[in-house]
Amino acid sequence: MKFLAATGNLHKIEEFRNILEPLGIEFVSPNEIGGIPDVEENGTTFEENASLKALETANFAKMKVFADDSGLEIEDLDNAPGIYSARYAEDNPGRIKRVLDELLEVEKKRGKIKRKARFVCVIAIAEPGKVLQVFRGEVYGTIIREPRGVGGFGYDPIFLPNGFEQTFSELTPEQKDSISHRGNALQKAVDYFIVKV
Ligand code: ITT
Repeated sequence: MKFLAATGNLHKIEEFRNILEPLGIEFVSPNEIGGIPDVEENGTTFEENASLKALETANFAKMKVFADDSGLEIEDLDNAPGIYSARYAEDNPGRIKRVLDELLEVEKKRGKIKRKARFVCVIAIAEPGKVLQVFRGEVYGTIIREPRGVGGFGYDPIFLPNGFEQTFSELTPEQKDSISHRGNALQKAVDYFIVKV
């Protein structure tokens, strides 16, 4: 069973592979087929954007595709950065700085805040002409004050999952996969693969 991973984010492909390759599901990366077009993410939800990425890429590549739209929602920031997580600043340190600065601003105005957050991941599977399925995964935690750890990617160094003392960057990849939003969405996909594909 083979899917094209419709993402320019190599960390996502690695997490797909870690979880689904043991089940015999293979992922082709965009550069193995000479690249894929950049899909404009103009939806208003993770579901819409994941479906857009999956369908447009399946139409282009004429094969089954796996796409992921994901992000971080922070309660004290009215759920920002949300679907704009990748676009919140130019690079990862910049994105983290913006989030931490905005939380400080809110704290100055309101006093003590809870810093509650969740990561969301929506996986869409498509074939040419049709979105076949979407799966949503979530994980809850808090945003700490200073980045910690070197593993993972994106906002991992500032996300402390509930029930853990380590940030996503300090956990091993296996630990992160076992509780993460992406791991959770991929687990939901597993039954679908086993039964239908
Ligand atoms: P593609 O659209 O090419 O898949 P992308 O990185 O632009 O790659 P998204 O539009 O879905 O992907 O944006 C997701 C952003 O949310 C990502 O760049 C990170 O900043 C953040 N994010 C998502 N999952 C994350 C995770 O597991 N750990 C840390 N940050 C994550």
